[in-house]
Amino acid sequence: MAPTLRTPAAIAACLAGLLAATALAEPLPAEERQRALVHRHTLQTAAAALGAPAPAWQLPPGFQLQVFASALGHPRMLDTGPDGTLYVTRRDAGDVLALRDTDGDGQADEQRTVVRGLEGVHGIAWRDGSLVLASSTTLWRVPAGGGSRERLVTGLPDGGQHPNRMVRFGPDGWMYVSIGSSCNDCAEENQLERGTLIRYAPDGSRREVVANGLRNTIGYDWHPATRALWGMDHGSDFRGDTLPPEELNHILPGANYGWPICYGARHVDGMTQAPPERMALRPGDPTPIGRPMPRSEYCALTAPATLTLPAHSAPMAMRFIPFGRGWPEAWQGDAIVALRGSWNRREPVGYKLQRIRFGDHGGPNAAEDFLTGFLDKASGVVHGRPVGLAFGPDGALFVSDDTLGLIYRITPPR
Ligand SMILES: [Ca+2]
Ligand SMILES: [Ca+2]
Repeated sequence: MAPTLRTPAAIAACLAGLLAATALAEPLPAEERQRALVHRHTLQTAAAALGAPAPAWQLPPGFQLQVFASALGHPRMLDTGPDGTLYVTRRDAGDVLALRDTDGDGQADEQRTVVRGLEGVHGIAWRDGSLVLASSTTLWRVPAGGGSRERLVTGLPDGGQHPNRMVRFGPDGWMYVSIGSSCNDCAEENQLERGTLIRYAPDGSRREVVANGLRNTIGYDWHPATRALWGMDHGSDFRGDTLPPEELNHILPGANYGWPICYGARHVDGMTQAPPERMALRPGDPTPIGRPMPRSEYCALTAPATLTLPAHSAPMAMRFIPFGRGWPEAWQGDAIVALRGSWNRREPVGYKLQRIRFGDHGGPNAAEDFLTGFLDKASGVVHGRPVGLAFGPDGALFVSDDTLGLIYRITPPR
């Protein structure tokens, strides 16, 4: 069953919308009811414009969801400044928006365009009053308040199957840039940079290849306590509905995470066309192995995934829940991942946010649903697709939906 975004009449489903999301057992107080009506109206308006029903959200008890901003087209990646301004990249429009909630009602009431005419802009990171932006081949820096932009890094590998670059600042102050593969499954010509995570000094002056064997790691973040780097990698397509899984990797400098030859716990991909002799084993050394090697031997030299999610879930942004910003103690240090959802699987998967529980050992224990409702499994109707994530200074979690053109704001129980 392929998911579809189709014309519905489901008014009842619309009206179920936000009240379901709040999961409140008590009737809402008058003020809350009014707010919920406003939000339902926004959702219905946005959904109706696309001929779709409004989502019927489900969140754990006590969590609340609002529409922070609507009619945004295709918002993608997010970051916040310390004053709470939310910055949004719109790859298809080639611009970056700044959204502010000046009266504290949880909905944006100011919008300005920070950058225009930046083709393919995708990754975004706020740093010291500036935004670093990643388009396919270039890292840019622009004042967050607006102004002329400068090139920090040029000459990243362009195009191919995965042109959406990501940029994040690590706790070491370096810019970490993920460069997806050019293909679904191949031995890349550019073994130095393709399928890697690369880092640069803050001024773009240096380059180090951190890890390779990563097909497309869009979501990555550092655990707030251990400062360890974790990332979600997309497995190859066209291997059926269940293989290979999406991966959560503990990304360590110098490690190879296996793509395209291995997946998960060092399993050989039985359908890969890539010969080990044409692969470079270690990040930063582009020299191919150059001699025949059984694929099982190659995989034994790579790093296994720590946790896997169902094939084709399509993990996008991943963020750790920060300490000290109002989330329940048991949630702090866990991760939230946006699963945009499958496109080449009979039974669709993903279309939700999941919480990845991290244990005292500093690693993940399990993934469980956090926000659902983007997909009606019974009908196959898609109500939206989550992509970007960012936490505000007050602990609110912003989520972009590049299908309904919305940004949601989720707040924990107070
Ligand atoms: Ca407002
Ligand atoms: Ca892997």
